Amino acid sequence: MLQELLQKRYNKTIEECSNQEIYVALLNMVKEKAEEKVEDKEEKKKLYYVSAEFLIGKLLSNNLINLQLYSQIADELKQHGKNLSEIEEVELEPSLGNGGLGRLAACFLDSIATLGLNGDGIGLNYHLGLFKQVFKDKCQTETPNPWIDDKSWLTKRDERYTVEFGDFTVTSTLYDIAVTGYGNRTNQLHLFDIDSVDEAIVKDGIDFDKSEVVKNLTLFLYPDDSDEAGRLLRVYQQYFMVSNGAQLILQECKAKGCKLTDLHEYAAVQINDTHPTMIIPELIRLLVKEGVSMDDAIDTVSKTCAYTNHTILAEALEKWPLEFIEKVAPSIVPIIKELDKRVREKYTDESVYIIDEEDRVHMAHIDMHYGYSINGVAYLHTEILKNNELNNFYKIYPEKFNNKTNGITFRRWLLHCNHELTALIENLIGDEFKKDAMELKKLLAYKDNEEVLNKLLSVKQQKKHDLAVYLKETQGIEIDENSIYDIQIKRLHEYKRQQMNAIYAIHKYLSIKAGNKPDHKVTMIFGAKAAPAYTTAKDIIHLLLCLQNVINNDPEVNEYLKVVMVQNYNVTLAEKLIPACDISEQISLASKEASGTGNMKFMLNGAITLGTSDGANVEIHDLVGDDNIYTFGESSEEVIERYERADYSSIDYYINDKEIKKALDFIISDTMLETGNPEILKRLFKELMVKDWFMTFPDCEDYFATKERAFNDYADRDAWAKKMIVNIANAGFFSSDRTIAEYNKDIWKLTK
Ligand code: 26Q
Repeated sequence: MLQELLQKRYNKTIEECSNQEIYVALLNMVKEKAEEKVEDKEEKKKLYYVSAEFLIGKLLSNNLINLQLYSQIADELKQHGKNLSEIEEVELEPSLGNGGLGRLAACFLDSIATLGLNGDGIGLNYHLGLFKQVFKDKCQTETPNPWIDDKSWLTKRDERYTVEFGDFTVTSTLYDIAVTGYGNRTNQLHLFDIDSVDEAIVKDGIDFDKSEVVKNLTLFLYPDDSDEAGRLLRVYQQYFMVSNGAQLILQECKAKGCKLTDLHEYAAVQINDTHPTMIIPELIRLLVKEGVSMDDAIDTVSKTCAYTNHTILAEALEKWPLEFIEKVAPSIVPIIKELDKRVREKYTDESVYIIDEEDRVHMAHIDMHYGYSINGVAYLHTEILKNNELNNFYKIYPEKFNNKTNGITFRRWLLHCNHELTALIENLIGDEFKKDAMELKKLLAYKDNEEVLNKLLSVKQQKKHDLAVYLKETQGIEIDENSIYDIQIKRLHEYKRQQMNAIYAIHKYLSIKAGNKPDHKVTMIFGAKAAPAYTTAKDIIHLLLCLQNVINNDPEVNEYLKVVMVQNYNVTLAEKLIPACDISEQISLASKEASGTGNMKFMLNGAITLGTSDGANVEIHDLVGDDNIYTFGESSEEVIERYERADYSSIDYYINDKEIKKALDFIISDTMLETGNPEILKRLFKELMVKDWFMTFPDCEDYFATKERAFNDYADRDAWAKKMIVNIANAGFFSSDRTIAEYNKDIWKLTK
């Protein structure tokens, strides 16, 4: 098959072609095959998943798997001395998301198509994805991260829409990326752009001239909202996305003969966090413009839009100054005011108003009043929304609240990233699990089968070896594949508490120096990007890189402990790290991590969770039972009470707890100050000692003890393998196919 393709395209054999040529030929073949699976006749109702981020990752292998062509192509390449994994290396990763929320959107698109549902994504075609992380002097620096080649997954469409901003008007261009379902239909990811974006305005690092919006509108994915000019640009991006989205939705509905007052019968719009919230006033505006009354427009749009909340951190809830919206999108301001007026007429509680006394627009409030569903992303998260964070809204609209525990696509996070484990599972229980993840439960029958357990251990060993080779080749990092791989990979944020893991590293280092030689060698692996303007997060990266230097170069210690911080953690690296992991670090401060999805990926690949009772860890615990997870730390209730009492004093822990004091003092020891930047290390030391806002110290003792227990248990290989198989067998619940089936049943109600 491939051979013929290459003959036709280049008049060359497989052997004669470069990896780049093979990649391009496969890319085009996949695009054509995917197109063939687009449904000719669409169902009446369609879901639009609107999101500022789609962290899709590389697409070649994933598409080959979904089109069920993977083994055929891999075999053919092998016969001619080539390897599909080398071809994959040619592809640039589209990093069109920051982390969990964006990756979730990508998993959801895969599941929507796999379940054969009529649903497309709507987003932005950022020319440069999330910055590339480069370490210099043990600090993070940022450089641009381009992903669009002349040959890419994008297909340019003819549709063009006009978007009117306050000061100017633009014509948009639409690009589509085909979303192939596993053995099912193809849907579309619609990404909007404008032709005038100019990559030449990027200056030093990721700095760019912010003055001309027509040149920078879709240039970058936003890593934070740190400075004023940047924040305004984010509002421009959001309005551009939703105005295009709203026009596309209305156009498609009209083409199907939809009466404008019946929009909700033709469309369901899922609003992924508050970033696309302006689609509500925009849809209302467009309907009113077409002659629908304000009452009817509000009514049908309210039955069309549904909102997902992904965060409990108050500071991450978007509140835009009305001024911003007046400048960017003056035409929706009267609509927002009207929506606010209606709220004020009904409710006296000011905390539910849309526009507050400082003239800031609370985006989530628009979603909750004028949408028909409000969901959290894990059981505990939804409970906290109902009882604490969004309680005032829960009291008004109890019927709108529902939980949809997150999930991950098993095509990417098992079939693609772990061929060896997939083959083992298939040998044991057949291949039904690929379509019905709950089939994995059948693995429980092998829980006491020594032969199977040994095979499972050797798959893990193979993946640990592969990772060691990969890190050596790509980053020059050497790790011992016979050590325990203890991995924490996720965005760097204080609430995720990489700093607590770092404090453990210091504690362990000092303990080894004091003569306590452990029985097992441990490799602590970190991967994380910090928002460029988030000082404490960057300081923690510096701490980790300094520890890496000190610990790995200390001959007394490096036989037992190694700290590794991989550079530029992204989806591609996650696909290598997760299958190799023994212990999955999920140590956020209880109540703060909405769900987490990395935790699910690790579980599916046979890593054992070491975590707090937070987010979806709680559900993992329920599924696997006490013996197959390591939980520690204060409960979410205790943490919420601590914040309410406002009496946490980190310095008291520093003074009273000898171990904490020793570890913390090490940060500003001579050894560290000689290795790193004294200013940064002192600043971080102070931050932790006098603030420790995410309360690491109260959890430290339990964390350290639980971690040691896990390391000790690891020595009993049989018992450990049993824990692994129990985790894999129970991971079926976390398939995004299950999540999407629930969204459809409870919220979208699409018929097949
Ligand atoms: C907001 C305003 C201005 C600029 C940027 C932002 C912004 C950007 C990205 C705010 C939030 C995000 C991303 C949030 C996110 O990834 N949340 C994660 O969502 C996952 C999927 O539901 C959960 O599993 C994680 O627990 C949650 O942290």
